[in-house]
Amino acid sequence: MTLADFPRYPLLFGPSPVHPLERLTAHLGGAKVWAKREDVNSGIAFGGNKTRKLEYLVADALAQGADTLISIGGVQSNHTRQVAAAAARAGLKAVLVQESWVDWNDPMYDKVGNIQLSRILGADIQMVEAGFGVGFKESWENAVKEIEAGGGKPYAIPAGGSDHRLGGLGFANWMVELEAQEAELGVFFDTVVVCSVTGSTQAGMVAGAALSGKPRRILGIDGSAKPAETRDQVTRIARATAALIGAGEIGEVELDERYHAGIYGIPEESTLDAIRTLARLEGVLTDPVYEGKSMAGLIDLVARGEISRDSNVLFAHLGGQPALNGYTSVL
Ligand code: 5PA
Repeated sequence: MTLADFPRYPLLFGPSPVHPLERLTAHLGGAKVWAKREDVNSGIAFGGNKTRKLEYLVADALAQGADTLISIGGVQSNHTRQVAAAAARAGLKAVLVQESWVDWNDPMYDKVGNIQLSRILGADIQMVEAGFGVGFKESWENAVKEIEAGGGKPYAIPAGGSDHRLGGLGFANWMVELEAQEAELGVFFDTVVVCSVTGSTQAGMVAGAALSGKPRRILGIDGSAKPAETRDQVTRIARATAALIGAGEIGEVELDERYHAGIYGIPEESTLDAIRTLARLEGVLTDPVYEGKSMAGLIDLVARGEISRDSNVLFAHLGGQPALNGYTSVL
């Protein structure tokens, strides 16, 4: 089967926009920086990287006759909010297990932002006390069993839609889409900067790049603060996705561990600086959990010359802004 043969349930507007960040580029005085915008990729509940992955998973759920999507994330998970929206759009129920992944005491943290949106979207939300991890979870397996016991047909989507047979397809196709956009624009991005946590975003890109074999650096910025696990997961999903779509061998996965601020879900000064810099130079918003960290990495790596001055860099903006409402004590 080729990538184009996998069914998709349409959730995106079409190809996501690619555009230069001219004032950020001038500010950095080095590499030319552009963005590809998953934060505006869909008309469904603010979109984001999971919406792209979910096109494949929702098509599979419908083909299997499922009536309920069930997934898991932290209290301010962007992923679970996108599952809630995709379920609504497809006429399915959504059960969301929201774990206490982040010890963050902002007033209203568990009421505003993503979790508020998921409630409006009609999801059945189960709050569970459990720490951060990208693997399979007991709380989630229990919820799957409960739906089955009630006569429902659940379709289980792991954290971030990642550790799933089809989890890498969304971003494999993103890479195919990017190559077409590059041909149209007459640019080649030698470096892509992408935030990695559960891994299938970066993994999909790596697998998609192996289809054409064009050499480029796909630089993951770890946001999990458990980089060994994330690197393993990215590598495993990239290999499995490449095999699934008939792409060639994948090289070593690159994951930078310097910008996760020591803990998942909590920003450090460089994260907050990056958020303000991008906002004030470009009017583009990023969040303190994911994109603020990958933007902090991009800015620092250009400043250090680890991304070279003649480079064309693409910032994969993966969404996540709704969580900003849960961070009023620092932003
Ligand atoms: C997330 C993930 P991956 O999990 O595919 O590596 O993507 C990382 C990422 N940017 C990057 C944003 C805005 C994200 O939301 N979010 C998770 C969530 O529960 O929202 C899966 C962790």
